[in-house]
Amino acid sequence: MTPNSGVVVAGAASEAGAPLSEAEGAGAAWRRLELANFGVAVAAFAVGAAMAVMQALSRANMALPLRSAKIYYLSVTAHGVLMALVFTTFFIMGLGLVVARTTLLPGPVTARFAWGSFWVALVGTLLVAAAILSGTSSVLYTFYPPLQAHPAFYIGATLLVVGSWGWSAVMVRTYRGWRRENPGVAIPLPMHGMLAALIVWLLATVAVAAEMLLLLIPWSLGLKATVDPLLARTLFWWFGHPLVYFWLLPAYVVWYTVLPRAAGGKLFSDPLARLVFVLFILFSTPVGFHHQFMDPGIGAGWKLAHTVNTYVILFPSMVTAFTVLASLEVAGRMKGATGWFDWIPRLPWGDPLVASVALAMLTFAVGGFGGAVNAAYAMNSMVHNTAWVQGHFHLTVGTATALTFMGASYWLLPRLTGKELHFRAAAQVQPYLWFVGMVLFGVVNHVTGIMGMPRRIYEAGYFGAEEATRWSEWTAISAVGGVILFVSAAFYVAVIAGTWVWGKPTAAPAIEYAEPLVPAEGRRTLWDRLALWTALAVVLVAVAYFYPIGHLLQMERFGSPGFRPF
Ligand code: HAS
Ligand code: CU
Repeated sequence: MTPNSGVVVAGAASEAGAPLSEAEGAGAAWRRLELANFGVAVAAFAVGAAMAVMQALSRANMALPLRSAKIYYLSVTAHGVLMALVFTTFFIMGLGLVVARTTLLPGPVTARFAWGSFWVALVGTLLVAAAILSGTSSVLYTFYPPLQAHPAFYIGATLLVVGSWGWSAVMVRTYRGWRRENPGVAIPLPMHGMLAALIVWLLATVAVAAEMLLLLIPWSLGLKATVDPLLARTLFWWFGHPLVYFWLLPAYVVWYTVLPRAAGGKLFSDPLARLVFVLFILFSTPVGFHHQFMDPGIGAGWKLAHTVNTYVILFPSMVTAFTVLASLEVAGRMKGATGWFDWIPRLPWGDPLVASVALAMLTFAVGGFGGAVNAAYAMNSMVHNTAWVQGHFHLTVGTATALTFMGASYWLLPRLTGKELHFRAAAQVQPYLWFVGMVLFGVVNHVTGIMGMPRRIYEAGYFGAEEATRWSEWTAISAVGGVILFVSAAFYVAVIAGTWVWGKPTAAPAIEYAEPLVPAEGRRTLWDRLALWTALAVVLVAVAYFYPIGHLLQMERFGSPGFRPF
């Protein structure tokens, strides 16, 4: 069986003719690294979730012990960094390695380099965590200056990025080795999606590396007295928006290539999936000004240009909604459904992966709609910096991505450890709890946002201000959502830790991906010319950013000293 027959099986190396022991040895070494990445991801998630419950209660003005602004902002920073930056990045690195190993066969032994990169990323993460927990770096996960963190925060975050570049090099090297052996063959679809995520990540991280190395690190070390907040924000959002697609694309890989099979069906269309991944390579980055509509110093024409691109990038998600939903319908029909909607109850709703992804999709339908609202200048001016935005990102990264990753963990862990899922009933209930918790939390945040409640405030009661009293019945509901989310998070961590420690040994099921409904030809097509698409993407980024940044640099500079209010 070749990796391109649609179904790809873990350990296919031996079937493909490589010496068994060598292939198995390389496979086992990769698996250890995959598990190490997942371990860090889940540990970060556990700490981040513990922080979150306190915040949700705090925003509902509950009199908690030790409640103070200092603790609140420390906690929000730790939560945002651990969930949005650490859990996601390590999970994606682990998933990428799994995909590369199972679709391209274990590559040459890059073990030392791959482990070295992992350790660089981990040391960076620990530095960031120490800086935050020491109370010197409550700058939130966007680390906007002139809020100033301890240098260890910026240096640690940079190391995390450098480690991820090492991972990227391992992935690209593995791919190129495979490509040399298989010149005319289509990239296996899961790898196509992972490579798209990786390209988006590289286009994005160039900017945050520049922000760190040229602006924030020298400034935090006292080598420069002031920093330019607007330039820093512009570089941050050059990074920050494609970052959200770096989170989303690996989830899409699961939606397209794992879900249809787990649901008992087939992928509706392989070429449509490739089109989607390519569109993300092209249009993920030149859109960052939709986070800066309210910033001065950026021309209205450039804001409009980024808005147009933002509406283009809605399109591949709409195609995804269609294709993945059609794949689920195919699954239901293969189980005998004949009516309009009777395929829905025939889906295996008790399967933790299927339930997680289906609920993640449902939630993303609302989150994506909110994204379209955010992207419109006039509506953005109503919701910007309100609780709406935190509602939006809890439905997107907090559910579309995170719940998919939780479902994927339930699917992967038995396959990587050869252990049965422990506390299986908890794994079955957990996605539903997350969904209910997130509806209460995320949707209510949208409502209070429209009512004018700002995001990122510690004292949601505004010390008894009349305006704020209208929010409080709603924030009570979101606090209930927060508690349900916490229970769900605890279930997730318990299942993962329980499987790891106490899971009953079993024959590891194979890692298999969905077959397309129409068998793929397996030939390399235009959609697989990733170097070409990357080159075009670089041109688009240059067009979107070089002039506005040049313009910013020519303006009279007003730097700001650093502030540490807490
Ligand atoms: Fe966003 C702010 C625009 C998607 C994350 N976004 C944020 C922030 C984060 C974030 C973290 O234009 C806050 C940043 C901060 O801290 O300041 N966002 C968009 C747009 C999209 C979008 C246009 N965002 C995401 C994704 C994220 C994410 C994905 C993380 C993973 N976002 C914005 C804007 C702002 C913003 C502005 C700035 C706001 C401000 O003023 O500060 C699009 O990509 C969305 C496309 C999605 C769709 C939905 C497709 C639906 C699907 C599911 C279908 C399911 C069905 C039901 C039909 C078009 C694929 C299934 C049924 C079954 C039976 C299973
Ligand atoms: Cu964005």
